[in-house]
Amino acid sequence: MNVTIESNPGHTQRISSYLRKRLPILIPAITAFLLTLSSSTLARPNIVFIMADDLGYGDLGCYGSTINNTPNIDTLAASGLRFTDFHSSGPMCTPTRVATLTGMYQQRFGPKFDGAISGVRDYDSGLPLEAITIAELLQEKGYSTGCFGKWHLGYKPPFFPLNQGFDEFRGLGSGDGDFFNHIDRSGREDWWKDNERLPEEGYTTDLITRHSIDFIKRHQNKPFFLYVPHLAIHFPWQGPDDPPHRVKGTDYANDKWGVIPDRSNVAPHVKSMIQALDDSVGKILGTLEALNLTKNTLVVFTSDNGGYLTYSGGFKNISSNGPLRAQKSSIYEGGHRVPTIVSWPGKIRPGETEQTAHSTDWFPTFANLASVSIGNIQPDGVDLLPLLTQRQPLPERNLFWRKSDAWAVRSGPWKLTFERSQLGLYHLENDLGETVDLADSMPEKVDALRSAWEKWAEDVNRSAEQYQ
Ligand SMILES: [Ca+2]
Repeated sequence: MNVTIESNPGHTQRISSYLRKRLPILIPAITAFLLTLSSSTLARPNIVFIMADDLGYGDLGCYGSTINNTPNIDTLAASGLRFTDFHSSGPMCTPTRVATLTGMYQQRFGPKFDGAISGVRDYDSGLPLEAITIAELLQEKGYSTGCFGKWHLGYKPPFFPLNQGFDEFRGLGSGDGDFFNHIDRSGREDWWKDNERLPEEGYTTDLITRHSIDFIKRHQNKPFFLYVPHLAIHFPWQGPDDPPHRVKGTDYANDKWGVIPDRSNVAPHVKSMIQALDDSVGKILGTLEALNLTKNTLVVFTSDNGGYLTYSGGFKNISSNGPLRAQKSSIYEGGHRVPTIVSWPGKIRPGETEQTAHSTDWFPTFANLASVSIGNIQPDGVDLLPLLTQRQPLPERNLFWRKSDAWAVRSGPWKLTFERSQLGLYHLENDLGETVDLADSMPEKVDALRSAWEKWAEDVNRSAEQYQ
C-alpha cells in the first residue's frame, strides 16, 4: 500500500490533506481510546498500608535493634525502599492518622488535633465528616477499601471509618483497648464491626491480621486499599502470653498499662508485642504472595509516632528510638522520626533513602498511584512516587510540628524547636541526637525559621476556623 501511495503524487497530496483536516480530531480520539484501554485493561495497583502504633525508630532489626526479632519486616525492608528520615506529622496517635488519610496537617481541622482525642473530652466528636480522605477518593474510583485496627479519629459513629471512605471496618475506636477483652480505658467495650459493637474473641494483633487477610482474599480480583493501623505496641503492654487486665465499667485512666510486674523493665512485654506484629506482617505478605498479588501491590510499613522510653508511674525500658532525642509526645526527633518502608517488587528498586518525607505525603502518592484526580484539593504533602520509582529527589520544603505550646520547624538539615519557652536550633546532619544547641550563635537562622513557623501556624489556624 505504501509503495502505491508514494508512487502517485496525487494520492499523496490527497492523503496529506485528509490527515491535516482529521488529525486534530483523530489525536484526541486515539488518546482517549488509549486512556480507556489503560484504565480498563491494566490493573491498578493495590495498596496495603500497615501502621504500627508507638513503634520507635530503633525497635526493628532493619533499623538496628539487637533486642527484637523482626525477620518479616526486615525482609520487607530488603525488598523495598527504607527511609531514614521519615516523619510522622505529630508525635501522638490521632494527629498522624488525620494527616495520613487527608494529606493535610491535622491542625487544619482544629487545635484539638495537636494531640490525641480523648475518650472523655472528645467522646462525641472526631475527624470532621467534611474531611476528604484518600479512602473516599479510592472508593469512588472503584477500589475496595477496608480498615482493620485502631481508628482513633472518633470513638463511635458517625465519626467512624464507614463515613470516611471505608467499605468495611473491624477494630477499635479508642486509642488503647485491652488486647484480650477489648475494653477501652473508660471501661467501655470497644470492638466494632462497621458501625456496631461486636465483641470478638482473640488477641488484637491476631484479629487485625485475620480480618486483613480475609479482606485481601475477598477482593483479590479488583483493586483494593487495605489500611491496617495496628494497636501494637501501644499500651496496654500485653504480649500474646500476658493476661487480660481490664473489666467493663471500670475507669482505667490511672491503670491503663496492663499487668507489668517489673515496671523498671517493660521491654519483655513489648518484645513479644513486636514479635506478634512482625508475624502479622509476614502473614499479610504471605497472603499477597500466595495469591500472586505481590507485583501489583504497593506495601507500606510505618509507625504513627516515636516510642516511649519511660512513662510516669515508674515504667522504664519500654521501646527504643535509637540515637534520637526524647520520645513519643515530644517535638524532638524521638517523637516523630519513624521507621518507614515502601515495597513494590519490580517497580521500586530495593535500597535506602535519606530524603525527608512526611505523613501528609501518602495522600498525593496514593492518588497518583491509583490515577485518581484530587480535583481542587491542595494537600500539604508531596507525591512520593517519583522518589519511589525513579529515585528523584523530593522538592525542597519546610515541615512543621505543633503539640500544644511546643513546636518545631525543619528546613533542610536545620531544625528549630520551641519547648518550655526555650528556642533550640540543631543541625541534624551533624547532630542527629539534637544535643548541640546553635540558637545563640545563629540568630538570623533562628529568626527565619521562627518566621516560617509563624506563617504556617497562621495558615493552619485560618483553615481550622470553619471547624470551631
Ligand atoms: Ca501512637
